[in-house]
Amino acid sequence: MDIAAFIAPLRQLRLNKITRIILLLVLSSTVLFSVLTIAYTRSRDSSYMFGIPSALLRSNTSNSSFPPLERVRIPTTPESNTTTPSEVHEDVLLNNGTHRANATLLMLARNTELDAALQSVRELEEKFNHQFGYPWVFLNNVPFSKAFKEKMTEVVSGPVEFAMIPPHHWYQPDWIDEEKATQSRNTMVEENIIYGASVSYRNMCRFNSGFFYHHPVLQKYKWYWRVEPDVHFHCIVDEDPFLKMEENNKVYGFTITLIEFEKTIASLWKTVKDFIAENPHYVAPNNSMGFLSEDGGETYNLCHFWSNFEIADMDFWRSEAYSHFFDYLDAQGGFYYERWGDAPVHSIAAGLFLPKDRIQFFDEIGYEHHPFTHCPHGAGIIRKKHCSCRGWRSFDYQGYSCMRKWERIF
Ligand SMILES: Nc1nc2c(ncn2[C@@H]2O[C@H](COP(=O)(O)OP(=O)(O)OP(=O)(O)O)[C@@H](O)[C@H]2O)c(=O)[nH]1
Ligand SMILES: [Mg+2]
Repeated sequence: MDIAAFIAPLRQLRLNKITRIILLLVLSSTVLFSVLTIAYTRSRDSSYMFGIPSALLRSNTSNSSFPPLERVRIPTTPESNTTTPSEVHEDVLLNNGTHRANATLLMLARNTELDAALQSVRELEEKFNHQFGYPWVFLNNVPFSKAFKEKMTEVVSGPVEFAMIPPHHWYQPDWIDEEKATQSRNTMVEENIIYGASVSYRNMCRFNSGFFYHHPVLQKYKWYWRVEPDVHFHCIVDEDPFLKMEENNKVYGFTITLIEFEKTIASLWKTVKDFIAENPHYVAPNNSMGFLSEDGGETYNLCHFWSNFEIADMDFWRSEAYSHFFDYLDAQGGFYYERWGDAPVHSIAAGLFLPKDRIQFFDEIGYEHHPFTHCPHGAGIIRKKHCSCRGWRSFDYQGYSCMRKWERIF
């Protein structure tokens, strides 16, 4: 600014020197105040410095089904888009003290997987649970080793239980025709189908499909977050996903969706169609058939939610519809005569027996189970949640992902 031009009009006035100085001071402070006000207003908009109006950024990255942060957590101002780690900590402690969901973190694991299990648990504790203190439940088909229990107890922040699975929930039932099952496994081996030879893998898939939520140690819980050994959590989870599910009337939450190996579920869809023909009343209005099928349900497009990550309500699995559905599938023997996975079984049930808006895609949870990673959509949320993953690594729009099919039904 040209000072001479600024004070020239003052010289014209016939004022004494002191009055002129006072007037000059008043005018300069007014100008300075205006400049500071504009700068402050701009700095409140966290994304402005990246040249993107925050309203646009929010509409790109926010999860439309969930209310904004401030409705779920303690009251926050729009400036909380630029949360610093210390603010996150304070926020969570307050929230933690007020309300927690009836939920547990759940891992099925083998003793031999101790290191991989510790790795997953440490990461989830660091990114989420050390601030929330949810309990852990570890399940195994054999007793957990002393080392497993001791090491795990050291890394969890909340209460922990180690439990054995009742044998009749795990092992292949007597009524399965073993000759037929062996023949099917041999064929899968010849066809190079992953886990084609494994009976224990089939036990695990059947257990996860129809039994885990009946385990005595899980009866006291409604919600679970399924965690596997050797997975990664890439972003801070500073909003309680269980409470978000609860408050938004959700039942099933996922992060990755993809195509199943067709040969492992050759007769699954036919069985589903038979079940539905006999029990049409279980099918929800506004279901996700458009995600599961390209032809209105005639054939299955193999899309499913990847169930190694699940945040869900066990009361859905305990419901009449799902219990009836699982028993019907189980009676066909497809868990052993083929290699039906808990992922398509859970996904088809959630997709058909729930309205689609009760299924939650957790975009903001960066998650990796080799070989696929989900990284949140949009640079804004990756920064806000301090994610260690890169957006371009996200599986969501790659070849075998079903994300576009999920999005098309909304
Ligand atoms: N206790 C126990 N847990 C098992 C057994 N088989 C698998 N699991 C667990 O079941 C879950 C799924 O098994 P994974 O071997 O990871 O199967 P997957 O995710 O389809 O395949 P990967 O690509 O190998 O991870 C993991 O939590 C395993 O620890 C078993 O025989 N006993
Ligand atoms: Mg796995």
